[in-house]
Parts: sequence; C-alpha cells; structure tokens
Amino acid sequence: MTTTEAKTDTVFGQPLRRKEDAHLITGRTKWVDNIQMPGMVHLAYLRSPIAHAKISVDTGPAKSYPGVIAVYSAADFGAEMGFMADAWTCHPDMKKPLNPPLATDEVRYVGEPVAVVVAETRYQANDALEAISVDYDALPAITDLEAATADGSALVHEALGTNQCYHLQTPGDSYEAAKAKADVVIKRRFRQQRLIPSAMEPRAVVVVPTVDDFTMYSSTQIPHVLRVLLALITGVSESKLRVIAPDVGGGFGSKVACSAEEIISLLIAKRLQLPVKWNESRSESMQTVHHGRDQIQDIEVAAKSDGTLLGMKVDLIADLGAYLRLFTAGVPLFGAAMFNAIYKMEGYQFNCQTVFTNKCPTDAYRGAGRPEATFGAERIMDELAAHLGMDPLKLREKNWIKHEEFPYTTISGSVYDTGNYEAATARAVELFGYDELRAEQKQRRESKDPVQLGIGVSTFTEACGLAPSRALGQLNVSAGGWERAEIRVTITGKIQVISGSTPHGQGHLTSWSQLVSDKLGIPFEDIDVLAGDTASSPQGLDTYGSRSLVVGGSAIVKACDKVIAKARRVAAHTLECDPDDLEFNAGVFSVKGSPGSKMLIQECAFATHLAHNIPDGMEPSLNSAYTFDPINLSYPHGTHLCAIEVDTETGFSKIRKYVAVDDVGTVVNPMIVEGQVHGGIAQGIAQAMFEEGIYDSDGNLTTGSFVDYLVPSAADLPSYTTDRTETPSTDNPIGAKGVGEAGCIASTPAVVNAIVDAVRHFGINDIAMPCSPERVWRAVHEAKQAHPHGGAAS
Ligand code: MCN
Repeated sequence: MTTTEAKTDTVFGQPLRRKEDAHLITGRTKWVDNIQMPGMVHLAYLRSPIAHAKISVDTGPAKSYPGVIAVYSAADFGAEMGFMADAWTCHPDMKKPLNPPLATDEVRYVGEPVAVVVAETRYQANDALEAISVDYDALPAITDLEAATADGSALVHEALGTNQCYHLQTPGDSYEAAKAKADVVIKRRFRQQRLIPSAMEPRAVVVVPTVDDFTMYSSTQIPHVLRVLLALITGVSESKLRVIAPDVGGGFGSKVACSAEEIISLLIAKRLQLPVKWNESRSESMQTVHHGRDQIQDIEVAAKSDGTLLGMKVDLIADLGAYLRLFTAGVPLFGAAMFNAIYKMEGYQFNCQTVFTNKCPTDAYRGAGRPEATFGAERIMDELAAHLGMDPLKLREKNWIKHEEFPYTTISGSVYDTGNYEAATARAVELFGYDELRAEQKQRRESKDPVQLGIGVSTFTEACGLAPSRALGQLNVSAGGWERAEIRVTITGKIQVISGSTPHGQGHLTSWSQLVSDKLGIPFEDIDVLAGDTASSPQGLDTYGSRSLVVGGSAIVKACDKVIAKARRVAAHTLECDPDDLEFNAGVFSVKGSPGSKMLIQECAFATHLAHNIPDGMEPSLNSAYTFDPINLSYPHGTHLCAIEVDTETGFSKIRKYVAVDDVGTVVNPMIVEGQVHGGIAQGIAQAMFEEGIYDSDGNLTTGSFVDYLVPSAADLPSYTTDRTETPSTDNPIGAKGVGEAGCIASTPAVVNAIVDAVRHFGINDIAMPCSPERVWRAVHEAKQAHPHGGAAS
C-alpha cells in the first residue's frame, strides 16, 4: 500500500501537458522501422508503372541477385492470399471487383503491387526489383470521372460490364415540392480534388513468426480490426496472431486499412518462418496509400426571396479509383446526411454515383465524406447569400436550428442532440471583429485597392463518434460500433486502463488518465494506459471517425463505475455499514454523517487483493470492463471565420485572420482539443489552397512527391484564434462530442468562401480548389477580360 492520502486536485477539464510527449519528442520511440530482429529479412514490392494493362510476370532472373532469398508473384500464392476486404455493401446492386493483394493477370493503377522480393537487406531487395520481368500489354486508362460513366467507355473491370459501382438515389420528391414554392433557385458545381494523405510516418510492417503463431507490428490505426481481417483473408487464426500498433506517426484515416503489404508480409513470414520487415518510401506511399475526397458535386438550393431555405438537391459523382478498400464505396454516404448541415428545410434529395477509374483507390481521409458535404453546404449558402444580396451570417441565422429546438431531427433523418449555433457564432463574430473587417472590405473595394479583402464563413456541424452498431447494421456496414475498456486496479492502488481505442497522435494516454483520475480519485500519475496491442487489449474497434472519447472514453467511465461499485462493497464491509450509507468523493468512501469513518479506494484495492476479509461471495478483484455501444452519433459544431487578402495582380492569397469557435461539448483536455483543432484547420487550409493529387490522361500520378504535392509548412499557415462554447451532449455519460476531424471539416469552406468573397465583384462565383495563386490570377484575369469596364478594382 503506497497511497494513504486522498487526491485533492481536479484534472478533468484541465489543459495538462500530454504524458506521451516526453518520449515522442525526445526520440525514445518505438516506430515499426526501429524494430530489429535477429535473422530478419526485408521486402520490396515491384509496382506497376502502367495504369491499365494485361500482365505476365517472370520473377526468375531476380532470384539470383545478391542477398535474395525469394521472389514471389501472385502465382506463387494463388488462393492463399485471398482478396482485399471491403466492409460496406452500400447498395443491393453494388458491383464488387475482386482485388487480389498481388495483381494476377491485370494491373489497374500505377503503383499496384505486382511482385515482391525477399532479401537480406532492404537495399538488396530493392536492387533485385529491376530483374523481375513483366510484360505489360497496355489497355486504355480510364481517368476522367464523367467520361467513365458515358456509354461505350472503356472499362476498368471488363467483367463488371460497367464502371459504375452503384447509383443511389434517396426516395421521394420532397425537393421538387419545395422547389415549386421557391422564388430563387441557384445551382453550382464544386470539385473536391483528390488528396493524398501524408502522415509523418509512412506505413511499415514487421511480422515475427514463432513456432505456430505470429506477432505483427504495423503502423496502423486499427490493430484489432486488422487482426480480424487478416484472419478472415489468410486463414491464420485470430488466436495465433498478435497485432501491435507501437508508436504510430499519424494516420488521418489512411491507416484504417488491411493493406496488401500486411497480408503478404504475414504470408511470407509464415512460409519462410523468418521475421520480415517492409517499410515504404514516401513516393511509394503517395502512389499507393489510399487517397481521399475526389468528387464532383452539383448542388441546387431553392429559397424564398427573404432567404428562407426551402430545399437542397445534391448530385454527386465520386471517384473510387480502381478497387474497393474498406470504406471506399461508403465514403460518399458518410456525407449523405450532412449536406443539410445545420439548416432547416422542407425538401432534400441526394443522388450519388460511384465510379471506378484507373487510379489509386480512395477511402477515408480525415473527415471522410463530411468535409465534402460541409464544403458543399457552406459554399452554396454563401452563393445564395450573394445572390440575394444578404449578409452570409444573416442568411445562416435565418435558417439554422435554434438552440431551443434541440433535440432536432433533420430533413435527412439525423437527430442532433444538442447545439447552440447562436452562441458559437456570436463569440466568433466578436473575436473576429466582423463589422470592422466588412467596413475595411468596403473601403478597399471603393478605393480599387489591388489587394482585396475577402471574408469567409463556415457555420459547420459534423457527425462523428462512429457509431451505434444497429445503425451500422441498417446501413449494411460489416462492423459494429462499440468500444471496450477495462480498468485494472493493482494491489498498490495504481490503475491500468486497457483501451480498445488506438491512439496515433491524439493524446489518449493523457485524456484517459484525466478521465479515470477524477472518476476514481486516483492521482493522474498513478494511471497507465495500455493500448494498441491485441495481447494486452484483446477487444476493441480502434480509432477513426473521432470516436475514441465519445465511445471509448464512455466505456472507460462506465468501467470505472463498476470498480467503484465493487470497492463500495469492500468499504462498507470494512466500515461495518450499509453500502448505501457511503459517500464517495475524490477517492474516499466515508460514512454519511460520520466523516471520520472512511476508507480510500486504494485501501479497498489492497484489501480486495488480500481477500482476507471481503464480503462473502465477492470475487477478490476490483478489475472491471465495459463495452459501450453509443445510442447516437456525436454532432460537434462551431463557427469558423476567415479574412483573407487577395492580391488581384498576382493571385497570391494571404490569410489575415482566422477565428475558430468550436463546440465539442464537455472537454476533457482543452490543450489537446486546441491542438486537434489547429491540426485540423491546417489540413483544411491545405485542401483549400495547396494540395491536389493529379493524374495525367494516361493514369500517371504527376504529383508523386512533396516537390509537386504541396503539403503546407508552418511558414505557409497563419496563427489561429480559437475559443470554445460548451453545449454538452446528452447521448454519452461524459457530455463530450468528438473533435478529431472538426477543424479539417470546418476550415476548407471558410477559406474558399473568403477567397471568392474577395473577388466576387469581378463576377467570379467559384475558384476550383486548391485556390493556388495561378488559379486565382486566371479567374481575375479572365473576369476582367470578359467585363473590361466592370468591377471596383478592375
Ligand atoms: N477530446 C477532449 N474533449 C472533447 C473531445 C476530444 O478532450 N470534447 C480529446 C480526446 O480525449 C482525445 C482527442 O481530443 O485525446 C481526440 O479525441 P476524438 O475527437 O475522440 O478523436 P479520436 O481520438 O477518435 O481521433 C481520431 C481523429 C481522426 S478520425 C483523425 S482522421 C485524426 C485525428 O483524430 N487523425 C490524427 N487527429 C489526429 N491527430 C494526430 N496527431 N494524428 C492523426 O493521424
């Protein structure tokens, strides 16, 4: 027994520094690439340099290269390697192409794995790739999303007879009925460019076989899900496979995968009975880690002339790339219920076409479907405001759900539990100096200043906290949405939190310690968190969809309740009172009315471990577990305002002020929340102004390195002013809403709205993302040529 004093400090809600950072920032880390094993061999993949071709592969010549142990193509594995998994049947008529981890007779995107070399060193493995002989018999590359759906188009998968994966239309004619009452109908086409996730640590896998089982170390977001998928695909029993996600250098959705390289690494370790390692280069990662976004959105809104929104119609075409990964087909549907955003309306229609092309598959990337939807909603609201001559904030206020109307069932069927858009917007307006900036904008227009000021608004919400299992079932997603946690209480009163969520940058060690510390009254530093290892945490559904706090954290809180209930029995037994006569506060059980008669929870732990004198029939352990299945998604919201200076002579845009007021309900650690918002805003600005994955018409990725794929650096980004309002959720025991994707979802439309606002008086109503200086300059230049006498600054 070491602790004899009750805990006095409160840590929940405090901006504590992250426990995990000491080892991360001093390099005492365990990245997969740092793992060395005796006798370990190295893998390198030969990848298709052609977007679409029939292939025949001869691995023979590479086998005699120095250090080479084996060379394999699909033929060497056959049925053993199975097929890549997809987890969502989005439509009864959905087409699902088979996707073997190594290409068998046809390649369908540049970067697709064709063969693998096993060698003593990474360099020998890479050198031998050149000796593998592949005949590529080129086929037409399908790269244009709209042309791919035209009659007579060449096909990505001949056997499917179409390039369309599925076409989904919401039933009913509520939109047409709403439109019939409208004074105004406007329509815009927005393009969600392709993004390439760029986590700091590219993917890496090590597999260590022992006599009849395997340990896989992978830079993954989903060790638990990965273990199940590998078992299903390869037939290796789950109980023979331990998956460990050690320190993981970010994922942003791109490591929610069961990759070809993970499957093949396991099979090679099994076949050779040797430890194997694969780690990808940055350019390999850019070609083959799943990409994000890539949609064309045609959005129409119908409204009254006073700004009352009547309805919205969304027609999407989504580029799936060549194959289905886990959630490829479903990503557009994650946005289906979010285009209506925070707005009330009578009619809504959502149509979605999903199309195969000869490009790297797309899948979840920070926000997955919701950034796309929020962009569409917030851009079209600005367009409607401009059309009606209304202030964009006033238009939003006229149409948003009022705080007293919660819980609110939206037109697309979501139930938003709580929210207060008025409060978040009022705070953002105050911090931003909205009226002053509008006055400056007017002055710059009137003086024909070459540097114009634009103001962009985004009053976003999003749906995160994946997810009620039943809802996933209704949507035909082959996964549950619960999360599991276990609280282990040691004999000395220390705590191990066994977490099913798997952090890869989100600070869970700190947040979970804060949750447990106040709940159990045990000092913050006495709490350890075990996560990301299927041996220590055998059950879990991992981290994505900003679910870890609202689902995993709720499981932790519920497990703590069980610990307290058990400890209460021990305390009551020892203090010789009824359990109901005990109060529990800051880790101390005390008899109501006799405060001197008390017992610390650590003393209960010690007594329980000894089990000399605990209640009859009680199991001698305070350890408790809980599996929490949420009853609803989580709906954080906020108001982001961006002021941007656009040099109309050069097209260069500079963010002058960025204010973000987020409402993520009750907050466990405000510093972590702020960090998440900062990182998210940076990623959203990157989409608005910098990043674009481009393929040429032959299907070559022309932005395959950081030289031409522009990930912004700190020097490219402004300082942000952040603040919060707090409207607790009523759907989980913490009152929290997710934050991991919010900044990324909110910021892109705020920035693009600001850029368009700066140049709207030239007659410009859209600039395609990323709004690079060249694109902005061209838009202004073309508008000036079209209207040589118009525009205040022309
Ligand atoms: N938090 C809090 N109070 C709240 C909400 C959250 O204190 N009301 C804290 C949580 O306790 C947790 C962190 O904020 O420490 C994030 O919590 P949550 O919103 O539950 O998100 P997840 O932990 O589930 O993280 C997933 C989310 C996603 S989906 C992407 S993508 C993303 C993101 O997190 N990828 C990231 N943030 C990332 N941050 C880093 N560094 N790296 C990534 O790859």
